[in-house]
Amino acid sequence: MTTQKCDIGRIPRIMCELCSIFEEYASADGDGKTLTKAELKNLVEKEMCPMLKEAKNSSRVDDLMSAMDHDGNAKVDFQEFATTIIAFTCICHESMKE
Ligand SMILES: [Ca+2]
Repeated sequence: MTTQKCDIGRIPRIMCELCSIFEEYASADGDGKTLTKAELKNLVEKEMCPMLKEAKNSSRVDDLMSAMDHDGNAKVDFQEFATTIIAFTCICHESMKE
């Protein structure tokens, strides 16, 4: 008997991957619900290669943190993270048209 592969589709797979990446980095301090600035820096350095050089500049991490932290509580929750990733995706989509 062969095992049939269940393909959930590319977009749900990407959604699951985003959840998994967020939880992995947010859990570094034991609180998997929010990213601290240090956790965000680690995530950007390891998972967003084109932004690596910018992330090493701490003022760039501050800028990114400010852009993502909509409620200003110095932590990035999943909604703030996902909103930013969608915004980056839209920018990426626009640049592909050029
Ligand atoms: Ca926040």
